[in-house]
Amino acid sequence: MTDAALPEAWQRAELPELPAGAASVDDFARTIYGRTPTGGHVTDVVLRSREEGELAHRLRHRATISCPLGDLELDTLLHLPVGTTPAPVIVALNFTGNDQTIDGDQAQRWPYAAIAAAGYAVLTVDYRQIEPDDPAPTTPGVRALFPAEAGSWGAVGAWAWGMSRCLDIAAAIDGLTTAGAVALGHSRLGKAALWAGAQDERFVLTVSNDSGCCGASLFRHPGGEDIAAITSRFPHWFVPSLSAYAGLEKSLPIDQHQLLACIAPRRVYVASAEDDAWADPIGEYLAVVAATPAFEGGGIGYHVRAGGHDLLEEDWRHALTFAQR
Ligand code: GTR
Repeated sequence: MTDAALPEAWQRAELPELPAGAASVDDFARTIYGRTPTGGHVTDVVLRSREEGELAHRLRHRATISCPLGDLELDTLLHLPVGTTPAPVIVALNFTGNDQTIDGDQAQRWPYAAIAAAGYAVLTVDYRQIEPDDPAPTTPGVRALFPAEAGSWGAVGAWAWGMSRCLDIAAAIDGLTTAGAVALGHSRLGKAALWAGAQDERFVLTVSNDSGCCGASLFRHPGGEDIAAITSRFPHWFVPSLSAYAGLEKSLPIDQHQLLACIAPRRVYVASAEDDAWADPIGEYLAVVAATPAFEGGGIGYHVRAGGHDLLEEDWRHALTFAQR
């Protein structure tokens, strides 16, 4: 989208003063997401079922990941495009279970035919199987499988870690390649995708869809969710010390355009929706503009579409077009 097509207020809004390239992954670990512990490796990937399809084959695997204090089991759902071998893989977590992406309440967010037609495989896992989305989880997630001193990572950090393990799992499956891998996520899972992309260089493209506060949106652009709101509703997502910045966004040592810049020179694509005020589409756009100097030759892309907070086929199509460039 060109600047000329954007609402005037967006063009007039001020950019943050912090230089795009001045913050590191460590800075973001310390301030927002917590430190991702090392360790945790895939020991087993077992095929559970395979259904042949016209455009994509549907494969289910059970993977075992050995962590310092026990094993984590992940059930993956893979759509493998027919006729592209090996296919590059998109890793994208889902909210309500793998089957819901096929014919349940999430199906409209997963246009599997269009993804296969673009030549991409897509591998998904229920994010709750990596780490429950709960401030006081009753079932343990991966954070319980690492010693406490390994880090104070939040749930978003755990989901990002899970995306990297999904890439390890993909590497063990025939017909796929992790070269050209994409990390993609919507909303809280868009925050996780950005953090995964910043840490794991195997992701050559990171796609954030409506990721908002602590995702692609600038803290310093007022509007939508802020630190007070996000840390009080979701205290388990980030390092506990983030809440000390509630109402003090301007004193944060970092801002989110710098997270986008941490991914450079690998590519980033940010998708916003006009009516998604809670995710602050203007703040997301301004983060992309402010991050642009860190990228070369079109390494960062953006679109804003009509409508609200959702992941639509339209969002996928724009992101896939960018990926294919
Ligand atoms: C909201 C939250 C956002 C966003 C969203 C989602 O309640 O305030 O940060 O993550 O949930 O994940 O759908």
